[in-house]
Amino acid sequence: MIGIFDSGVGGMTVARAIEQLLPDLPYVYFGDLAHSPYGSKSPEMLIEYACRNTDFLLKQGAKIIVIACNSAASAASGALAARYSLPLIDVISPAVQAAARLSQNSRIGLIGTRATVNSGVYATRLQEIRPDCRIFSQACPLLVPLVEEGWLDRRETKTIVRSYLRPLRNRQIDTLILGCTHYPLLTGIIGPRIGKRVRIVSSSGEVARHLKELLDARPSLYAALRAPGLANRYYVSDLPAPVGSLAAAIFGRPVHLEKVNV
Ligand code: DGN
Repeated sequence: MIGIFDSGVGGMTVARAIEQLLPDLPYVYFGDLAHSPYGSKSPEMLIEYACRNTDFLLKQGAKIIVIACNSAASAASGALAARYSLPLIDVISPAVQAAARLSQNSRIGLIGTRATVNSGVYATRLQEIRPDCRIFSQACPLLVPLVEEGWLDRRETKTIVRSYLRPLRNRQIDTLILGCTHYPLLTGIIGPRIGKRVRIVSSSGEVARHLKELLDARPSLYAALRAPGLANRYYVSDLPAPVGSLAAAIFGRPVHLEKVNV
């Protein structure tokens, strides 16, 4: 079983991408809505939540952990890797690799939460593989609450997205990383406002491709994750009203969300 966690519903875009690419692998999802949003939490707090979430997923039978949240990954990937011996995948490196592959003019834009942008982790990881590239970042703290409210196609959301993207439009970027797992739900709004010539990299899609590559190279891990007949499970630490309909919009079907104390 694959274990996936996020602060809330954003990581469901990762879960959705994984089930589309690896439909025979069941997963257990945990959305830490009681502590959402992660984007404004301190690194110490994010490490604590990430360890708690991982312990919960291990108890559910997870044999690999996907940190489906850029904010948690930017603060806690290192701490989790030091503490747990099972394979860990975060959303950052796969997106960085895709952007490095795609960018022709070496100018890459990044949008994400404050925690992600302030951590500088995208720039650090990009430097390791494409030192010629520059990252231009923009924190977009209002976008997660708008997504969690289900305001995916509202005029107000379009206005806010336009104003967040304006500084990046002047930077001649040719690639834009959606450095938050909530943002794929806004791709239809972001795309036209950043411009046709800019390629958009979604960390959600990239992590699913990365996971598939990893499992293709490690057939024994793939076999260990297979559990025919086992259904995907979805847990949350709180269940605010709009979450059920947002989850249904992400998966294209109703999903049963079980509230647990973690
Ligand atoms: N989805 C999370 C991320 O990728 O950073 C952000 C969620 C949040 O709590 N702000």
